[in-house]
Amino acid sequence: MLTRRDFLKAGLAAGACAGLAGIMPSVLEAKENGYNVLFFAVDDLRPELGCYGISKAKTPNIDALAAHGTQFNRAYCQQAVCSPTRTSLLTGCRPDTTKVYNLEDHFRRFIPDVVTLPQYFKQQGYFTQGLSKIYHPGLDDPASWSVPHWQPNARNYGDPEAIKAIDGEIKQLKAQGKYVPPGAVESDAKTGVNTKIRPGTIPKGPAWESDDVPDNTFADGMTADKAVECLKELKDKKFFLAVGFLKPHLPFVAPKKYYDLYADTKFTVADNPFAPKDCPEVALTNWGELRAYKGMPKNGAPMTDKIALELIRGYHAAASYTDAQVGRVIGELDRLGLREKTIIVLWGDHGWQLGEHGEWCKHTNFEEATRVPLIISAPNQKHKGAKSDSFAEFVDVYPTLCSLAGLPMPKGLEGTSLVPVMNNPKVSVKSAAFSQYPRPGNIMGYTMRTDRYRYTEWAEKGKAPVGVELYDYKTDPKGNVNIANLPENKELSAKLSKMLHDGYKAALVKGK
Ligand SMILES: [Ca+2]
Repeated sequence: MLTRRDFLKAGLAAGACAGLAGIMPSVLEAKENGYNVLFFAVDDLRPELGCYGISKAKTPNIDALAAHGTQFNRAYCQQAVCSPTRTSLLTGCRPDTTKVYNLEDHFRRFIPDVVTLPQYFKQQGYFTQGLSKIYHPGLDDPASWSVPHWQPNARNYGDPEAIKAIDGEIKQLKAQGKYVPPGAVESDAKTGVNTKIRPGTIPKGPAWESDDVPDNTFADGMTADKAVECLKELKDKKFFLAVGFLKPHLPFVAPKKYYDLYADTKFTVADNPFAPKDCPEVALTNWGELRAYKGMPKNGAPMTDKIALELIRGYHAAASYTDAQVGRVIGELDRLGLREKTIIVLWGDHGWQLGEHGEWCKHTNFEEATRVPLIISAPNQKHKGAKSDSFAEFVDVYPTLCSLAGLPMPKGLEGTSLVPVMNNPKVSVKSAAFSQYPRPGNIMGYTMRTDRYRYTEWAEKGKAPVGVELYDYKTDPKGNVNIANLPENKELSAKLSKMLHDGYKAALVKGK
């Protein structure tokens, strides 16, 4: 945790920088010319990237983007699952404001008049377009876009046998009257927008596949093709182009050449494949999302090292596949001479557990599920290639893009512009990052990452916590021991509990 002295020092520096931000040439220029925004949303990508120090990862295009912008080493999503995190980032509001905690509810049910990030840019004269997964599938927000959202039409697998098996299972379920397709449950009478959807029962295939097929066999290759086409069309417009990539979300299906990149790589399994010592049960999941795939351990059976290694390889191959698509789109931006007129942001919608704590997938409040890659590159920015350890939250993306584009700051945003950090990577705009995750029985787990600790409370509203966690990364870098309930930590836990309850506003560095 920051000492009071560090805190004051950071605050003073932040204040000085914030004062200068208003006369930064980039901001002034943006006001006159209007920078474009190229916005990459990557599904289930944790910071398993070369630029984040993962030497086995082969992600040269995202690494090159980081070398051209600011990489946030301590960025956190607000809830580690698709729709809630995307909704939070795209509205600039935290889950307790959007009320979107699941994959079924559209935020317009609860905050009908909220102006989303792309919608705000549209109101400010931008041409806004969304490709593939930006909002959660089935929960698009037409008000965000200048033209209807574009969706690639692709199968999840390249192997005809895998497709045949899934189609056969669907046919069987239909014959038994058990097939429930994904679809709308409620929609807005005026706009026709889905306000509630059901996920449906789509049978799953294998968890990974490496067929020798072209990139655009699958959705992400098609999306990169479409993005290249869009850039050509939009080059003379002021645009906000949102490009969503589905990998490395399960299943880890990528063309063989991306698997081949790792043919000689020696992967290892996580060295902490167990729940943290003294961890409350409520913090854990049974990683049901992964178990639904063919060949995965069923009914609570433990993961084997053999499968774990295949999954880790598959995750990397799928991430390399997406990295190549990011490279194709940025390559076109460069070819069109638009790089110096375009702000680029890339984020993975939440973290992903690759066996740490005995967990797979997301759906927890652990560090591995909440920590995310976030890279922002702006024309004329200072410190290109800086890697900042200052805290960043996904709710900060909206105000940061407004600030970089020179747009007036809308009211009601629950994040803070990260431009002071881009101007000086040592400056912090906040002393902690906040995330949350719900559990059955109206329980919400609130978690807070400080410089040294992660502190989490699981409780029903207004009731005493049913589980408390405290990890000290100074003495326990992998968060393997929950020390919340040790008698000697009573005072520390009470202090962190107060900080958690005081919330994000109290954690802002004053003078920002
Ligand atoms: Ca996701």
